[in-house]
Amino acid sequence: MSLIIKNNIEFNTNNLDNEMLLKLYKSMLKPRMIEEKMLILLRQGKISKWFSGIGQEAIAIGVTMALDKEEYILPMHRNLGVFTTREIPLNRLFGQWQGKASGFTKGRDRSFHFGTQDYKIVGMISHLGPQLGVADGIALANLLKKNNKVTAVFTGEGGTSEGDFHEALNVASVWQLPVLFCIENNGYGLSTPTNEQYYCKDLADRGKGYGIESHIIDGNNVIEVYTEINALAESIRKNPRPVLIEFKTFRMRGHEEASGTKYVPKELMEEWAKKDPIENYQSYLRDHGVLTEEEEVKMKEEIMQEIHDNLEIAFNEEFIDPNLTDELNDVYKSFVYQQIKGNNITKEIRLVDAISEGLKQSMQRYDDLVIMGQDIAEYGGVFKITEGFVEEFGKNRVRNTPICESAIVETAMGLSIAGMKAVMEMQFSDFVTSGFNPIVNYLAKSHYRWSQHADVVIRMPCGGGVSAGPFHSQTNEAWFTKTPGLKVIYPAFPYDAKGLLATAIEDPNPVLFFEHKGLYRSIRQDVPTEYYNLPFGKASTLRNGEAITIITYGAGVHWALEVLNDNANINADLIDLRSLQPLDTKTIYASVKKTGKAIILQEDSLFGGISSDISSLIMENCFEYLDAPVKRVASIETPIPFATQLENQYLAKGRFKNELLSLLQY
Ligand SMILES: Cc1ncc(C[n+]2csc(CCOP(=O)(O)OP(=O)(O)O)c2C)c(N)n1
Repeated sequence: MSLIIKNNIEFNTNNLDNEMLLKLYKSMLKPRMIEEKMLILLRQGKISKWFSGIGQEAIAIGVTMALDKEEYILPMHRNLGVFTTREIPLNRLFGQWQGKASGFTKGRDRSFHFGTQDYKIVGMISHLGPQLGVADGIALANLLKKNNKVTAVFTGEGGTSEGDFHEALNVASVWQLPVLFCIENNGYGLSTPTNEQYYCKDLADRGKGYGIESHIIDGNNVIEVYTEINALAESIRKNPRPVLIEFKTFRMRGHEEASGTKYVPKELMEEWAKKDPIENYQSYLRDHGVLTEEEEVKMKEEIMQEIHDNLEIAFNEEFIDPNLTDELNDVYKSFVYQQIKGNNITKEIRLVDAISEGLKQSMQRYDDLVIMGQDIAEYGGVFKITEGFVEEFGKNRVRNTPICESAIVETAMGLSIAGMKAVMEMQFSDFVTSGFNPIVNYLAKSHYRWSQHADVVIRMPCGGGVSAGPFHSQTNEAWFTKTPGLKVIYPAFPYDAKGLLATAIEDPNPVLFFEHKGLYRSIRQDVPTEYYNLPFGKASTLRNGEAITIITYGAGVHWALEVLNDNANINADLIDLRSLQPLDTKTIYASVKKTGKAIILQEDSLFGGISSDISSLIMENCFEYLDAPVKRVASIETPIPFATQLENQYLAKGRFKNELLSLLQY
């Protein structure tokens, strides 16, 4: 067949045989027909929100058909065609949209917000952009395994304005990751037209700025999409690299059905309606005798029947019967701690050395563990924790990153999806704000949403007393203890730090591992030289007394010890929490029930810190045993200041002794 132009769509069979041409057609018909049915159900109030991909089918179908089934695809909210082309049983898709147990999220998330390892699809989170960095992580795993696989990830043109897009492209470029970045430029991001979204002519041009090869493809021409992506995917498998594609297309319906299309000029709608990817392709196939009327009728009947049968299954399925235990149990992937004892040979080392040693021994233990962070390779990290690691483990596993916390958290997530382990070093815990979204929304929620764990440890050098001002001194554990799905560890001693870091890396769940910089070089202890681990959720009682319970962690432990060492007459239990999430309430309650008084010391400012929750827990569980109100001692309600005099006033340390004495006298 020669080149045929229909409504400005240039169809050229590119040597595809008739079978393939028909397969492309049927693959586009299926999501279109499902959508048409869904729109009816939506009007009948039988499903919730619907994001339409009508008019954009050629992109999802062409890309999915061009990839192998073992290659991951990360679609967005208009890419039903990815799911149908990977042949997910329709009853499960319908069950997902109805919040039924047969869906992919046990009713915990809606629409296309799910992934499935069985079909190598990783669904989006609402925040759009994180998908792109997660694709980097999967691609990094493929690159390291040298398995010649390509990963395709989608974004709308609106999503390209997010920082995640730029970070992900930059990382993919610097590391030459085999990712196909697919922008579906459909003219509008909700109601925002492209000229209010970006100022360049074509988004494909952005590739140049990142040193990434880019192409523009007619997104309404399924043959062009399929053949070009097929060729590109083949080339990326042989020569791993990122490629940016801008698909030109149009969103024919509202952002979601309720939002309508009033803001779209009528002429624009009419112009694009003429370019419908299915109608034009159908008439092209018909004109050339590839598709007969009978065949088409048969195809449609088959699809209609499949939709009908599967809808019946989904509608007949009972609604979910909530079970509290199931809900709580699915927040984390189950992990059974198995004790590994260290050897008897110990060496006195500093906290910083213990972390370094623990990390190194985990790298030796897990071949698939990758460490990422700024300046961590040859330079050894700003605190020198990874010094010498490149020599031992090579640059593939000890990776310097660009300054892009979000993309690296997302990359770590992608590594986990591909079955690897990741440790990320935040240069300072303060900078976690730049990677906050993927931590609290992606890593934390992933297991609960679709049973995908995040085998990621984020190391967090934190804490004050170092005259480093508001952006290099924070202790921000409270931002994470509040988020279900994360584990939060905060050791105060070298022995605990080494053993708990080992467990953090063993544990397949996301762990925020706080390391107080002020303790790095000031605290020494005898530590077993070999690998060992310690359980999460177990506090350690450092002093035993009868008069009062002191509960603290991190630097607070050393502040309390100083007071107790200088005042031998204070008869206190001193509890070092070590693990904030999970929290060892058993040890806390047992101690408070014994002493009748509790004081909680935290380095962070008071309001909303974990001391407030511990205080409430004590009130709720030990009230009858209390001889005094529970006291919280914390830093003042300002940012942490730089000048030593101001910082001393800020920190809780200076107030702790007086508060302790006055509670003792209550
Ligand atoms: C971080 C974030 N900001 C805003 C939104 C609300 N929102 C959801 S989709 C969307 C438009 C996305 O446009 P685009 O990326 O072009 O994709 P399209 O919907 O056009 O396919 C907006 C603004 C969101 N989900 N997440």
